Amino acid sequence: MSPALKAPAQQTSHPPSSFPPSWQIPSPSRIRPATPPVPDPGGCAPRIPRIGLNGPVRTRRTGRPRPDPAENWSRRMHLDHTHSGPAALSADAHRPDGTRRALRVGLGGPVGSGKTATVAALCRELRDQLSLAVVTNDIYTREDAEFLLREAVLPPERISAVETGACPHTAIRDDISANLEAVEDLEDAVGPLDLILVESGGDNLTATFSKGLVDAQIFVIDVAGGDDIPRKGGPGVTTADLLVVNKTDLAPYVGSDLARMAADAKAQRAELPVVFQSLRGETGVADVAAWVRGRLAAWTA
Ligand SMILES: Nc1nc2c(ncn2[C@@H]2O[C@H](COP(=O)(O)OP(=O)(O)O)[C@@H](O)[C@H]2O)c(=O)[nH]1
Ligand SMILES: [Mg+2]
Repeated sequence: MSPALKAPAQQTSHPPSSFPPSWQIPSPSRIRPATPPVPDPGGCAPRIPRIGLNGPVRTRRTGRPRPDPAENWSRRMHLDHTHSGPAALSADAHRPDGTRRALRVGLGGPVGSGKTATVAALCRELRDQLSLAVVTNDIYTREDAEFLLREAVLPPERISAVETGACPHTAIRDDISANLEAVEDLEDAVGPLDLILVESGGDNLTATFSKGLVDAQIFVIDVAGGDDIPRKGGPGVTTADLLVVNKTDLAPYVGSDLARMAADAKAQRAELPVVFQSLRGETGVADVAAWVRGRLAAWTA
């Protein structure tokens, strides 16, 4: 090719490439400005926007651009409608036959804080006066349900296990269908029931129950997890209907300051109640049982 026919040299810092044009790294002026981050709804995996350097990512089958998640955000997060209408059927206090359904109390909190031990103690304390049942949630096993069965805290037909297979909070807050089915099946099978305890799989401080699943929630932490946990807050500590600080018998051994935990909990929760308990102590679960009885009295009033 003669020099006169040569294409003008391109003003680019990119080396010439033999790749097809669509494979080349775009020059800086063609790079799309960063898209605003999509709000993270919580959960385990970060949300990955489907925008590539060369524009919207196209589907492999049709070649059409995949929808931008931000466009459908409000619809998918149910922000395009209100929830102020009648309560969902699951949250309704009555069963389809008109009878009052059982009060559902959720127990959440970090792994090992004493949720299953509290459920077991509550069953022993309340089973002679109330008709009750338990649903447990575990990630990969049914260990908590098996523990309750081994301990014979209730007849086997009153204990049901949900294997969440994912983040435990998903099954009690986001997709509650498996848990709803478990509580409704229990009530159909052995009802009428006064009380169903739903134990979440052990999770972090952000875990809370959907109000469509439970009517009240207890958040269980323990002194061995660190006496700064109440100060750190999070929805479990700040908004649960009852905060239980468990294993007070271990405080001297792990150097936890119970007075500081009480002051921090008060600062986070204002008037919401807090119970300090040791299941190894004399009073055991008595305070939590009294609180549950109070909730039940209000439920049936
Ligand atoms: N020392 C002491 N140990 C406790 C107490 N409550 C529970 N535990 C023990 O803590 C461990 C974890 O309890 P568990 O109920 O399985 O925790 P979960 O993961 O929250 O269900 C078990 O070994 C319990 O026996 C308590 O008040 N004091
Ligand atoms: Mg447990």
